[in-house]
Amino acid sequence: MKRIVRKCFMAFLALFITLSFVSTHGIMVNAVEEGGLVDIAKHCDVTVPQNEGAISNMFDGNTQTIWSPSSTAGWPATVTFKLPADNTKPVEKIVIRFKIENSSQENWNMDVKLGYYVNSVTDELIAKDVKGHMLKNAFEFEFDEPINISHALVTMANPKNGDSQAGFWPQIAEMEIYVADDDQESNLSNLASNAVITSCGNGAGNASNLVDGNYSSLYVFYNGGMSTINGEAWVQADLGRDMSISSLEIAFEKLASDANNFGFTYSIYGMKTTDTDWTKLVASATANRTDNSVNEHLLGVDGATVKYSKFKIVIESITSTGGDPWPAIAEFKIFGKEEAVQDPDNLAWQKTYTYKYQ
Ligand SMILES: [Ca+2]
Ligand SMILES: [Ca+2]
Repeated sequence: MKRIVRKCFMAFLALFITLSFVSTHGIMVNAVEEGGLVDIAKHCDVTVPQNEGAISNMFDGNTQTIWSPSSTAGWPATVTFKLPADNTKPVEKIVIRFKIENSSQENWNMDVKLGYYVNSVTDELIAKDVKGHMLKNAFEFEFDEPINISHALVTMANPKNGDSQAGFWPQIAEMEIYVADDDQESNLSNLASNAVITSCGNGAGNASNLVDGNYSSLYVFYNGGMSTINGEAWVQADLGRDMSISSLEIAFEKLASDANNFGFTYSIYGMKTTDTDWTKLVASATANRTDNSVNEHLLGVDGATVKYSKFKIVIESITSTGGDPWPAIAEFKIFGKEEAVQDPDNLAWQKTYTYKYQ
């Protein structure tokens, strides 16, 4: 409830700020961030059907500058916004604005579909699909529960003036993708820094490197090549109690180019405190040390959380053109909800907090 009240206040504040801004600056919109939210759209990797040069027009705060195809008007048109890989904050709200120039265009409308991926390999999920959206109006969508999305997709089709077919081209004047301003504002935090880390290497490397938030510091968890490991090449992160987890991120070493062409195959397992067996959460995913060094894995459907107390990463294989690779992981993040300890007798949990990595 507190959050809702706060949200209402922030929405009012944002409206006030926006209106003040519009009244003094005419067509400029949202050059200032909305209260409690920050627009990360301009940091996205954008794919358009045509006219790469006009992409920046979608992020300049001006509804009279647009992205639009440069030569032919191909319908339908989809513009894809790949969110920055280092964004860990769930998306709360997306706003798309279009341009009309004068009153003769005020009945211009088109079908607008806002879709998203929860990670790079998922099918498109539909956030909002409107037939005949009026271009003079902003297209807004707010997630009920903010979620970590990897891509937003805007598909435009069927241009019309009122009810009649019209000849205008696909366009986006402004794209805004809002996430919480800071980690305190978000429902989700990286809980991994409080986990106790163990591995098959029996304390070989520096375990804190796995959860220090730094992709450059590696946890080499076994002093030797993969072929010398007897059994699984595993790393375990134990939170000490069941917590509500929405997603996991695993990062391997990142190189500009990899002369040895490492190819990792790994699985991730989870266990609740009452479980006796591991549940496979991620099955034989792949990664490398160049363009695919960081992977995020959603656990619940559509960003929902699931309860787990510990996770186990198993590196199943590392292919390499340069000998017998040593197993290493750069970073493991566990995104979930910070919750008060339910059981005051759970001394193990409090101990792990105090004595981690000693
Ligand atoms: Ca613009
Ligand atoms: Ca690290």
